[in-house]
Amino acid sequence: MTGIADATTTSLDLLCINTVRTLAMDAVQKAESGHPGAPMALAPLAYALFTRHMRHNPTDPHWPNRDRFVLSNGHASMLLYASLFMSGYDVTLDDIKEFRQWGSRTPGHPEHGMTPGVETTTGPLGQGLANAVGMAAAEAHLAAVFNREGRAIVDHHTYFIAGDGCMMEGISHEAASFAGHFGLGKLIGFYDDNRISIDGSTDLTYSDDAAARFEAYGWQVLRVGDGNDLAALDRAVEEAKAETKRPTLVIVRTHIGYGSPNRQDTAKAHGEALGAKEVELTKQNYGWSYPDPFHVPDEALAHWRGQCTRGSADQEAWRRALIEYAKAHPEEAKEFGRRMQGDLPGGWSQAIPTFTTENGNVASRAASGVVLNALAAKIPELFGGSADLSGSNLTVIKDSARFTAETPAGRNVHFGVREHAMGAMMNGMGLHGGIIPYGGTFLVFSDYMRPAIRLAALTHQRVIYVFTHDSIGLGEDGPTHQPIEQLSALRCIPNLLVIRPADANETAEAWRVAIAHRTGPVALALTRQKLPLIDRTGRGAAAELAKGAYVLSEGAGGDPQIVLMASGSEVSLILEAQSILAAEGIRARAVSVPSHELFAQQPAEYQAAVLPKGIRRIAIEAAHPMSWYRLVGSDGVVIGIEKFGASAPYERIYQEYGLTARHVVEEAKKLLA
Ligand SMILES: Cc1ncc(C[n+]2csc(CCOP(=O)(O)OP(=O)(O)O)c2C)c(N)n1
Repeated sequence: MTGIADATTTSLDLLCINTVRTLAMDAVQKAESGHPGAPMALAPLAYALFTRHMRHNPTDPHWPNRDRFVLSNGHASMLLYASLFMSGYDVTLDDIKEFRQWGSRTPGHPEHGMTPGVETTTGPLGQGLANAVGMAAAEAHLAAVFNREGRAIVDHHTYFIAGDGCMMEGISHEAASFAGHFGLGKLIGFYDDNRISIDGSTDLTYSDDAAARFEAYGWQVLRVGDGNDLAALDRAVEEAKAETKRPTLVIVRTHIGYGSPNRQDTAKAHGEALGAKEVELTKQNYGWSYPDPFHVPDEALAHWRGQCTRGSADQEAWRRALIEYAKAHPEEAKEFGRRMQGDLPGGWSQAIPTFTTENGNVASRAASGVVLNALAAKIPELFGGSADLSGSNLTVIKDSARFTAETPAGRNVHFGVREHAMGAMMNGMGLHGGIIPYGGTFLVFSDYMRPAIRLAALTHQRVIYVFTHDSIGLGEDGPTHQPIEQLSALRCIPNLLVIRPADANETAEAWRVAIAHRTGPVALALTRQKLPLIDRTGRGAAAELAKGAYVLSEGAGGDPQIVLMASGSEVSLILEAQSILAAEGIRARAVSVPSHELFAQQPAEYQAAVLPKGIRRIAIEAAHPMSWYRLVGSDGVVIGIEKFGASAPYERIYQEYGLTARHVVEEAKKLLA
């Protein structure tokens, strides 16, 4: 066996490719866990991309105009680690020997921020493909905003590799449909068509015509009949680059576990070590004459790295072009630098409006729309929209155009009814940089995008979710649309900030926090129904929202006998309960709790000052009570909802479900009795 499928491939090419294959085999063998098969099959493609086609500089993985590469089939992580090492990124052979070990830079699946050159975290299949679509959308938008005649400072491709699993996942449909519609011509994907997944042959479950599917989305579809054919892969990439109006999918026929005499084309090659004997046989088959594991032939490393030095020259040329650009367009150049750094423009927060009684009763979604528009005027990197609920989520930037294939400078993104891909594309946009993505839907449909929210939190993405219709308070649409468990479920995602503001001014403060927050996603939970504006005279200021919970109002005449807590639309209920109790001579403290996570970050003294020890607590929220128990303590009471909602005018549902000030008063008296 030679593994050379075309006349132009040299023995040095093959040595490079086999180095990746053997590193993958050896690393998985040493770890006794991992996925050798896909890296063995995809090594020629990775070699072609990293050494011949991608514009990337291993010495500066953050160069803004680099091509992006996403390995959507993240289980093939050794393909990426070996390619990064061979290219000269700060990934060493020792890192590769530590594959999947505690504290290593080569975790089981690629994790952004862990390994230089890893653009995004992948593993949950299909997410990476959608991240890549988001990156390509970001590129298209920023190119339209910043490039000037003859001066393209944003001009790169986004590449991804996806497997059968990614293709089977629904998210790939949503994202690919979006990419086709919006004509993301600089997106180039490769489908690892090896016809094997974990359970066995894909014949068991999957017979899609992938080419017809992607053609129907409006993609250019190309085929490479043999994944070892470097010349054919080269031609496909050139053809893909030549097509600027449509994304391209290259369907590459490969053989999982390529070269393994007993494992190739079997599911066993997918997710387990080959075994020492099979590793030996496979190496023999490759004509690999080095007995030691993790052997990297000098000439292979020198050749691969030599090819990649081109990246420094590419970056240098770009840097010079940027200097010329800056001479002609100094303001734009400064702005580009600022945005790619992720710094906010000076004075941005002065745009945030204050609401007064003159505004009347305002739904928090409506206040959010006003605040978003005020912020968008100051912060041009706000880019987003809604999953087909713009008019409900109030996410439109009124004085900006729509983002379309023809007008990519527009900032209003119509994500379509594609919540899952919206979440993942927002992650891709955030990872690209230069953009603060936001996206809206009904809170109940956060479930449709939860896997992407989780990854946003894991990868510390600065993205903002505008989740409206945040409770049974949405009324007539009924239980299918009324979130119950979503708030608690979101609150238990690590590194996700959930904020449920109580009135228009808390909503303004929630946006202030969201914009300033750089280390993770923020979910805003907003009402459909109108809310009274909280009179702040003698009460806690809305800006206290930043502390997560604050004393809104004290019962007159001494220390509180009981603490009442609520978030969002239920805050007005505790204020009402407070005055009923006052009339009966009971001093209740009303605490607004817009964000459990922000409160948890406060010093213990502050927490104890808001929720003093020894004073019993009642919480009320029109949602599942679970997340409140740690705040009320074991002798407290939570008034929540532990069943589904109902279709009716919302005032009636609140009555029927006991979400009333009267109920709070009754529980308070019981606790004090
Ligand atoms: C959302 C999700 N579901 C399930 C898995 C578990 N899983 C990992 S790889 C895989 C099969 C993927 O098959 P394919 O893409 O063909 O990979 P290959 O066998 O070619 O390596 C599955 C089910 C996952 N990683 N993500």
